[in-house]
Amino acid sequence: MRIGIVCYPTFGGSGVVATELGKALAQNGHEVHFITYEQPTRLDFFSPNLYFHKVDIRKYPLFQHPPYELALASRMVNVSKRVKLDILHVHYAIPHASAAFMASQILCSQDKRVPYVTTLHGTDITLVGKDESYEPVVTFSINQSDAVTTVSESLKSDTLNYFPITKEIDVIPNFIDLSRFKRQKKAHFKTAICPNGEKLLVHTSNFRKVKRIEDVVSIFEKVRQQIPTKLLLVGDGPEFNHIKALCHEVGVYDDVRFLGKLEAVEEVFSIADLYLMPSETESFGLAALEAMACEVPVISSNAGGIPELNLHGITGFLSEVGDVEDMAKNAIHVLNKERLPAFQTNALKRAQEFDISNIRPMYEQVYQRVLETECPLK
Ligand code: GMT
Repeated sequence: MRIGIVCYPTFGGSGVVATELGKALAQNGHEVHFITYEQPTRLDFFSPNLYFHKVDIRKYPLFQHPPYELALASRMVNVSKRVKLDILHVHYAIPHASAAFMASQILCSQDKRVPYVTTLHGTDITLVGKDESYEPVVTFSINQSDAVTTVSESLKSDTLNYFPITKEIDVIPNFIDLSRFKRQKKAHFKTAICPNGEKLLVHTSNFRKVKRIEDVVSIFEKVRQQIPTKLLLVGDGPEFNHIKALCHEVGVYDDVRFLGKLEAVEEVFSIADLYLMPSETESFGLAALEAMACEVPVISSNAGGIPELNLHGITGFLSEVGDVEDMAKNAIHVLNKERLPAFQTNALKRAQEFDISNIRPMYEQVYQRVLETECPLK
């Protein structure tokens, strides 16, 4: 198949899923065309089946806000025609689904059928999408999609609760490349961060409010009172400076390392003892899956789709959002040297269920179904 993929080309989960999926599809013989405003972060290697088409956003003095969605739709039309795309797969509803609708309409008007699949990732539904400033367009473009997928059962039910959706929704979870995400021997790195054999807690995110990094600091502070522990914070975003200040304020700063944005997160997970994900909402929790693949148990909230990944008492523990006392208590329980190895083994076993080779065919089946369905001009 010739597949066009549209996504945010950044470190965010939806962009990572889209890029890794594109790479796996290309490896499986499909021709994959990324249509994005810059080279996706993880599209960093050569494959004869992978192509990148940059969306150019022309500025004009009249435009206070350059119309990205129009530039994207135009690029989708042009690429579809030039390379004869069979299907478009857009990740994150805003504004990709509506741009895909427009592109598919333009192509229809020229007697070309290029159906589009929309994958909903989370905040496009739970935070931004349901806001009245976007809701009508999001509802319409989801309903007009030739297929819709969500990354968890929880996100599917949120989508059906928040929007009047008439379209069938397939649930296809996030996935992991186990050849990249595996525990590596990094003893020297561990010694550098934890010179006195301290335990290491890790959190990686885009430092948005929804991640509740204040809770990460609070859990760490409580665990540290009982067990010698260090904290690694990976990533950057709006909350970064506030969290640094908070670490000073509560007196834990000397035991916290801020690593900023990091491509090789698997190296950090390789020395971690626990991963913390206290998120307010989380449609799936890709970062937790990455940690689990590196044999790191997860202490998390029970928000959204996290319970579909992190199994309470088996791969880690789940608590109510904001219940830092419970999360700290659970962290101390798991860090016990008699108990930790079983949690580590279970985390890896669970992660293996989400191996890319199990999940990629689910997307291929959706594409196949869409292509086999007769579709009248919309
Ligand atoms: O977590 C983020 O803020 C990034 C966000 C995105 O859209 O890029 O991630 C969402 O999609 C990921 C991939 O499907 C999911 O694993 C994350 O759980 C989801 N984030 C939220 O729902 C907050």
